[in-house]
Amino acid sequence: MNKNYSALTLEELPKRLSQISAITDRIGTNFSEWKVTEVGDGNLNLVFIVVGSKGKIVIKQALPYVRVVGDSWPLTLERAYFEYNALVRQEERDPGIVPSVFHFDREQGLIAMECLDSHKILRGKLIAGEKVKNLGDVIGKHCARLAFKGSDLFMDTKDKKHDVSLFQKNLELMSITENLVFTDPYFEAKMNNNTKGLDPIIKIIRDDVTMKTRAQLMLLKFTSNTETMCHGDLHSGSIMCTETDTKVIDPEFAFYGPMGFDLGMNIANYLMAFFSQPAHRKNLTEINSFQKWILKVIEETIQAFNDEFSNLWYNNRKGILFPKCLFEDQEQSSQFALNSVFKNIWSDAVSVCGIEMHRRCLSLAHNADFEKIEDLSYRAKLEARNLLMGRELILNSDKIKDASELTSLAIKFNERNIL
Ligand code: SR1
Ligand code: MG
Repeated sequence: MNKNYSALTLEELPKRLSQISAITDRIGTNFSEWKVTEVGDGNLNLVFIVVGSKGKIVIKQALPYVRVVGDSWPLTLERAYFEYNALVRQEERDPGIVPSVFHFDREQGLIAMECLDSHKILRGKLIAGEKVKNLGDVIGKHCARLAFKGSDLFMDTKDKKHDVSLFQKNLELMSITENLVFTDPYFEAKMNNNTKGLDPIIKIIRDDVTMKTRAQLMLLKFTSNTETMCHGDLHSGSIMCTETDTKVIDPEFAFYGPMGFDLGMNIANYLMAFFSQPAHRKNLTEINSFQKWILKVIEETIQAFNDEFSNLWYNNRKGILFPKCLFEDQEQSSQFALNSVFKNIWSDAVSVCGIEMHRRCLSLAHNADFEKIEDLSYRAKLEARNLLMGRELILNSDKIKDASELTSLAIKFNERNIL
C-alpha cells in the first residue's frame, strides 16, 4: 500500500480536500461548513456525499481491503485507477452515461464525481416495484457502444492493444470475478453461503459436469478473449435511475473481455429481480404486472443492443476487423459476418447470464432481491427457480435463439413449483 494513503473519515474529509480547486469550485471553499455523510453500501469502497454552500459532490475512496469482509482480505487501491480510466472511456464511448468526474487522486485511491442525488440505485427500485422509462434502451445502447467502440471493429489496433495491456493489470479485480463468479458457485468454496433448503438444487448443479465444463469454457473466454473493454460488474447496483434517467456507475472491475459479458450480467440481474418479485409485491395483479415489465425491459435491452451494434457496424466500422475492403468495397454484403459476430456475442451473454444467476445465490456476494426475503423457505423456492434457469442457460447458451426465447424460459421457470 502507498505510504501516504490514508482512508478519509467524516471528520477529516473537509480539511483534507479543502485545497482541491476541482472540488471547491463545485461546492464552495468554506470547508468548515461542509456536511459530510458516508453512504457506501457496496461491497468494496467508501462513498461520501459532501454538501457545501455551492453544491454537492460524491467522493469515492478505495479501502485497502474488501469492505464487506474486512482487513483479512487485502485489496489493491489501484482499483480506483482502473475505475477512473474506465469512466473516461465510458464517457468517450457513450457520452452522458456516467457521472462527470471532477478529480482523481491515484495515491489516495480517490475519485470526486457528480452527485446523482435525485437518482436511486436500480436494484432498490426493482425491489420497490418502481419502473424506469427507457431503461432497456439506455443500457442496451450502452452495452453495444462499449462493446463496439472498445473493439478492433472500431479502435486503432495499436491503441486497443495498449488499452488491453493497461486493463490486464486490473488483475486483483479480475481474479475476484474469476473465482467468485465463475468457479466458487460450483464447489464448497470457503466464502460461499446459501439459503437453507437449497441443497438438492445445489447438488443438481454441482453434479452437472457438462454444465461446469461449459462455465469453465466461458471463464477461458473471460481470461483470454480481449475483445472489448467491459464495465465488468453491470448488475443493478451499478445502475442509478430517476423515473426517466439512467446512469451507469462503478466500473472498477473493468477489463478487456468478451463483448457479451456486460449484456449477460445485466440481464441476469433483471431475471433475479423477476424471480424475486412474488416476495416483494402485495398481490398477484401487482406481481404479474411488474414481472411483465421486467421481461419487457430485458427484451428492449437486447433489441437496443442489436440495433445500436448494427448501426455502428454499418456506419462506424473502421478497425482491422471485418474491414469494408473485404465486403462493402467489393459490393458484397457484410450481413452474414455481422450475424456471425452477433451469434457469438449472444451465446456468451446467455452463458454469463446463467453463471451470474448462480453466483448471486451460491457464492460470496448475494443480492438484495433475494436476501431481503425474510421467509427462508420462500426465498429458497424462488432462488431454486433462478438457479435451475441459470443451469438451462449455461447448458443451452448456443441454442437459445433470441430475447423472446429467453423471456419465455423465465416465464416457464417462474411457474415451476420447486422445493
Ligand atoms: C468481494 S467483491 C464481491 C462482489 O462485489 C462487487 O460488486 C462484484 O460484483 C464482486 O463480485
Ligand atoms: Mg460495485
